[in-house]
Amino acid sequence: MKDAKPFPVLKNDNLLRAARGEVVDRVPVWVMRQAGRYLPEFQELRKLHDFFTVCRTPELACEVTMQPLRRFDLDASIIFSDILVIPQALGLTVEMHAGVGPVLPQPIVVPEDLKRLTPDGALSRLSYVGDAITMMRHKLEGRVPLIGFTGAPWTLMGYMIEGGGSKTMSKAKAWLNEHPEDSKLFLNLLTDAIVDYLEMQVKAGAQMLQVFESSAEHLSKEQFLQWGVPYLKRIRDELVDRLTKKAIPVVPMTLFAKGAGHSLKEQSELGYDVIGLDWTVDPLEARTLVGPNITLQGNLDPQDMYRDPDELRNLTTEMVHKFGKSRYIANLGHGITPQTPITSMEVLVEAVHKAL
Ligand code: 1CP
Repeated sequence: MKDAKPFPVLKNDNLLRAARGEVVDRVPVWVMRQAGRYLPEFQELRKLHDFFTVCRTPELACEVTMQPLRRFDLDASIIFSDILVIPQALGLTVEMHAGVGPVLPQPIVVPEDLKRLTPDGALSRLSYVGDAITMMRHKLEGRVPLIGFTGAPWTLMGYMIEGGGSKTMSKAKAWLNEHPEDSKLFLNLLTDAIVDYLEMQVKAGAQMLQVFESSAEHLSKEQFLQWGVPYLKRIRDELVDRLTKKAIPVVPMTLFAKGAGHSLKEQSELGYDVIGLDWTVDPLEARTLVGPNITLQGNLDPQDMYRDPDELRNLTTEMVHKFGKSRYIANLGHGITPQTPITSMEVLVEAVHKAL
């Protein structure tokens, strides 16, 4: 670790306690994409700096990470970055186009293209994320825990083959059928890079980790069990193994596999402490499927943030009542969307804290 100064003592540890199944003072709440486009101060900063410049400059990444915490009484921060920094570190160009999202102009088209990837040295090309995490731990002054994150193998493979976001992930799904052995190679290469990356984040000061399998929604249950689950399991197992061998405390881990409500039982058997739910899943059914020893996170429909405040308050309260105070982290069922009124964040956070 570059910065040898000890980190400030954590004051609000409700997130970590919820993840471990301990008693909480209040239901912790944070929001996926809580730093981002719905905040005018983020928009202002983005006018001055390119997206990846913000990610790569620890002062800027910390400023953006801090922005939602200045406005809302949140129980967690999440380091500002993107899941596509791994494809970048593996040698692919990633551009962020306004109004479009990420664009990879030279995607992986055929198995031959895998040779273009540069796993050697990838971790050192991601050191700026560790620097931002370490700086953020100091800037937070122990106010709330800091979450680190990564994209999951299948989700990253999808972006790398499609060359950006896709409504269907059809090219990536065709790979699974047409090049199953190369798909395994690809997913294993990504899994190795992800384990290195998460270990680095923990060493840098991340107090919890979330794995985003956002593109699980494009896979059938059978495909998710074949192309998602084994790699998600390997990530958790190898990370725990490595940290344990180095006597580094293991941090709680969340798996958020969007659209994989069909496999909650299977997800609960992978060793993750927390399972993130999208809004299509019923809280009570999810609890029955995962059992009592897993924490659930979610799952308000991001669209509910556009309802009038009274409705939003009622829906939030109802959701928290269904999940209960034990082993629960309140969140949306996916990222907050750009046009969300800021007042909705205030209503959501207050309603969660007052519900129980
Ligand atoms: O111009 C901009 O400012 C771009 C908007 C933006 C932001 C604010 C992008 C582009 N990424 C981010 C930050 C980001 N991305 C965070 C920050 C931390 C936070 O506050 O939560 C995180 C956790 C992510 C993760 C991410 N990026 C995911 C997984 C979560 C999810 O939403 O499913 C995915 C799929 C991406 C890819 C991505 N990056 C950006 C966009 C618009 C997208 C989605 C593109 C698409 O598939 O259509």
